[in-house]
Amino acid sequence: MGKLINGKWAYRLWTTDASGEFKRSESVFRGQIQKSGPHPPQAGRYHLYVSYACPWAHRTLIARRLLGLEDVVSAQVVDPYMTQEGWHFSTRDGCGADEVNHADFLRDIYRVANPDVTCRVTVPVLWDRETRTIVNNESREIVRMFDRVLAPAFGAPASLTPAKLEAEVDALTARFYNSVNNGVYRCGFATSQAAYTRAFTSLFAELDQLERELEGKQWLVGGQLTEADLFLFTTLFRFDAVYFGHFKCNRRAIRDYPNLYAHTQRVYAVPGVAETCHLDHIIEHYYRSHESINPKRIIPGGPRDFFPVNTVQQGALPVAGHAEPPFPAPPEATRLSAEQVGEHLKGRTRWRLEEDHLVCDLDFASFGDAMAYLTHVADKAEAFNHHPDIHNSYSRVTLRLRTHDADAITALDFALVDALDGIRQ
Ligand SMILES: N[C@@H](CCC(=O)N[C@@H](CS)C(=O)NCC(=O)O)C(=O)O
Repeated sequence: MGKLINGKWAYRLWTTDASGEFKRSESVFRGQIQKSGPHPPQAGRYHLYVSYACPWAHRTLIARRLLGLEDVVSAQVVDPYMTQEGWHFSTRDGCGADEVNHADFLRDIYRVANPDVTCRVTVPVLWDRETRTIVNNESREIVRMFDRVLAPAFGAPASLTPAKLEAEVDALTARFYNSVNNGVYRCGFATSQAAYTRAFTSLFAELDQLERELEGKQWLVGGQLTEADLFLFTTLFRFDAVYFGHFKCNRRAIRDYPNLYAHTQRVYAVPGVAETCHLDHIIEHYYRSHESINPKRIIPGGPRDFFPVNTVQQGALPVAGHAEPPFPAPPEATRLSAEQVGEHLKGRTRWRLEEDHLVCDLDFASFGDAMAYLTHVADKAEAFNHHPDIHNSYSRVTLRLRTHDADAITALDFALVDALDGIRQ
């Protein structure tokens, strides 16, 4: 991992202090989108640079989605592999070239903002097209700006932190920041046994505490989805696949904590969230980019199929300020005759008879896409076995649906196929 020193790129680790403890640097760009100031709220003016791999950037992507800001703030995904040159742009697997600054590397954007800057080059980055500078590169503040400034002006009439819950949300997210969100990094990047043990102990003490606090509760604060749930989610979604092994956070996996696991599933099932989750980027990023931890860059084979597919629920969420469900409900499909549906599905989903089952394999480019698909069709899941098999290879995920009931297939409607087509595009 490198950093910019007076605008020049230097490659070295610079992550731990003398005791071997990982120290996260303070974000240096801390501007605000606000009515009076250099960055006024405007639709189409701001651009978000993110990595699908990064839990901090993931917070901003979910907030952008849930607050209805996808057409208001554009976004750009960097390549998951952070090389010795830092984050870079590519056009593979959901990434894209930098259409705004035409840069090859994220560090170039930091230099446009300040040619002499000394800082780490991190995602997320919120860019202002007008002033050609970085407004802010601190996820917590970007999420709050989306919520307080851009969503009321241009987005959904929803809040992830209603004023009455703000103090409680802030206290809780501050409480688990260093032990959980940053704690997994403190375990993984520690360079002494004592520093690792300190981080490991506080991580699992806080997870145990959160597990107790979630008993009988759906959401962490105020009976509704808030920033606190999202900030916990982006760490826990990565936990079993990456932090457990790569960062040695291995006292327990999240799937061994019933309440934390259910909470992760619940957030994942919120319409819109699954589309922001890309496990393939996550796994590649951590295992390939951290040379000091995994010098041969070998990407482990598993586990990838632990993630919630069985209890996916659809539906509206109780978010403050809403009589109506704030987040888009799954499309209501027009009911078609069994004959029409059978015709439509024929040749596209390729059902076949296997012993006494009808079986259909659906291929997806990534685990995230397969999950997104399952979320879309969750209300049809009764027609199938409730435990679809998921087979992962590095470049492809196959979802196997099985049913005993031929009528179940023809009882499906266009929503199923449309969701599939939409996701495969
Ligand atoms: N405080 C920042 C942290 C962002 C951060 O550390 N992002 C990581 C990716 S997970 C990064 O870009 N690291 C590159 C580096 O530190 O060199 C935030 O919450 O936005």
